[in-house]
Amino acid sequence: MSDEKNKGKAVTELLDIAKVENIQTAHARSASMKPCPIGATSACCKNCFMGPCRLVSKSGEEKRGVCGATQDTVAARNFARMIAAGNAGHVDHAREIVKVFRGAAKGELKHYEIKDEVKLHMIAKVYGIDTDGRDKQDIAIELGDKITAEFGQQEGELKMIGRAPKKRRQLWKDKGLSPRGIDMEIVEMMHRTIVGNDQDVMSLLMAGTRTALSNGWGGSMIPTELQDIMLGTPSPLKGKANLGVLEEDQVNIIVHGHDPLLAEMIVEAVKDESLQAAARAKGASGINIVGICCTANEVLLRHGLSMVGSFSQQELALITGAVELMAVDIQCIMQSLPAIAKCYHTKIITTSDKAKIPGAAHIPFDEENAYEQAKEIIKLAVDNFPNRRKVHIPDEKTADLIAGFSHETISYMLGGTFRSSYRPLNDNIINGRILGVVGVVGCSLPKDEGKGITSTVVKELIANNVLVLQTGCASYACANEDYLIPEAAVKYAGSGLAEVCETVGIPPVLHCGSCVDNSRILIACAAMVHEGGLGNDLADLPVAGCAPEWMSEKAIAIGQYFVGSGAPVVFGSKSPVANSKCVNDLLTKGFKEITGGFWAFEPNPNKMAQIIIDEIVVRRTALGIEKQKERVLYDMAMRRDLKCG
Ligand code: SF4
Ligand code: MSK
Repeated sequence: MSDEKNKGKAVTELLDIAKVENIQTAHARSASMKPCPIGATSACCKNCFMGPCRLVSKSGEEKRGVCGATQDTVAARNFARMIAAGNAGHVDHAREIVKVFRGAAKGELKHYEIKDEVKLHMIAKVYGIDTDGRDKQDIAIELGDKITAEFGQQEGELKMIGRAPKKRRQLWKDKGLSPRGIDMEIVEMMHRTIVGNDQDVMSLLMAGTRTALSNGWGGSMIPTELQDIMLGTPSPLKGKANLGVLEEDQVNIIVHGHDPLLAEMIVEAVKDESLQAAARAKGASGINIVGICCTANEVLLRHGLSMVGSFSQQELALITGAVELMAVDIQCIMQSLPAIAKCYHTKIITTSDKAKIPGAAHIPFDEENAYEQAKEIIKLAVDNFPNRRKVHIPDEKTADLIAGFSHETISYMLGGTFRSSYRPLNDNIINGRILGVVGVVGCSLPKDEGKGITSTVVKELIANNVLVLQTGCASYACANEDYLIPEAAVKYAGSGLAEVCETVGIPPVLHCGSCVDNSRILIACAAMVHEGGLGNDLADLPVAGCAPEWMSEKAIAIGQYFVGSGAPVVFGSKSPVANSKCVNDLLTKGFKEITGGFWAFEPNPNKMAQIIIDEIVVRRTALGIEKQKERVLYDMAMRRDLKCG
């Protein structure tokens, strides 16, 4: 386990080097950047060129844009556009995955295959595909076709929403929230929000919710499930985190971004003995593949490869001087990487035509030759090893953490392989050992580095017997606090949660994957409802979502699909729509009446945890399970009574 005193030491050491070497980092830029107070509250509109309009009202009188748009309309439009942009990230990721899935199904791609047949059958059933007597390729081809059609679908409902409880589906239908098509909801939202179009706050927010739901129950759920079918569904395995996972005597390659397709091939290709021999010939003892951001989460969950860092640490990894090559795919990649890499020997390779960066070399991902490309990339890194100059790898890495908690795994872990079920989870929520379940997800912020915002929220939650599910960069913060190891249950969790974790052998914080894998949390919630005993709708469950250090538009899209699915969602910032009391009130209170979910914006981590715990208690009370049930210990007389005959 890492030394308590050393927490954050790696980051401090590398920031000190950056200062001495005059290298600009996000941490320094963040410290010198004064965020625009107008943009921060959604008081600005630049949706047409009569503006940009700044709707700042000092005296409290209503302020309108040149086109007549009110503060409320502008705030609602901005919020809805953030949802659409966030969706686009996940949906376009999905598009790439579906393309490769179809190629694999048709047998056209040598290196991708249908690995998880059980999941293939499960998802085929969701899409109404008859699987009897058909081989897996045949089923996968039909599934790929049906999913592809959903991108351009113009009417009806996305098939994945059929996995939600019946009551929720009916509510979505009644309120016009059932998502119709994956691309369509985004396009319609962009149309609604251009100048002179939808100016009704409620109409915008409802359409925004439908757009977000098309992500959670479509654009994100599709890549999660298809990646599992092609690359394998994660199950618990060990890994490590922090900058100390870079190896001084090895060729270090970092995979960074969100799309696991090429990273998966790099993980395969590195086993090639000729590459290992080439590394040895260059003086290295081996090749070390590690990750950053959500590509890290993908390779950690499936292969136990280490996480060097989260979003905030991507530049710092290069400042170690020990990275031969960083291969980036899509999303959350800082433009500063090539400039920093120039100060060292590091090669930055962009691999998506949708994410090019000036100064980086570009090797566009080619699914037909992905393995060969992976070898080419590894070879570039190996050849670069002798060019290393000064190296400083901080001596800081975590103990073995446990990751790989897909929703199937949670079910297996709790119920056993042969009786996999959410029953034990529900029972332990009902008997009060577990207070509730909360997804603590999202990004990491350079400005909050070292403040322990995410870890404080999580620490408070688990101490109060809340089981925490994690995705994205938040998991890195918790890995560094050793919350992802089973021993954390005894050390940090409340007695009820600790007892459950110890019995099952799981940590109190379960790492479920990348940003798109927030859909696993939706499925876990749906499974809890289907299991019974905790109400008959997602909004009845004692659950919540939380992103203490969010920054991406994707986080807003995720937050809104949780709100649309009936969950309370707490974000660690001031309200991004504070310039409109109306919109702010609708998001934080009004939606409770519509979907059962609501937003809270609160920068203080202890208060964030308290808001969540309070709402969980409200929900437990509504379910009639507010009090922890007394444990019944059977005495001999009771045992005798139980005997048959
Ligand atoms: Fe201003 Fe209206 Fe144009 Fe927005 S759409 S910039 S509020 S004129
Ligand atoms: S990578 S979206 S910084 S979680 Fe998914 Fe991390 Fe947030 Fe990117």
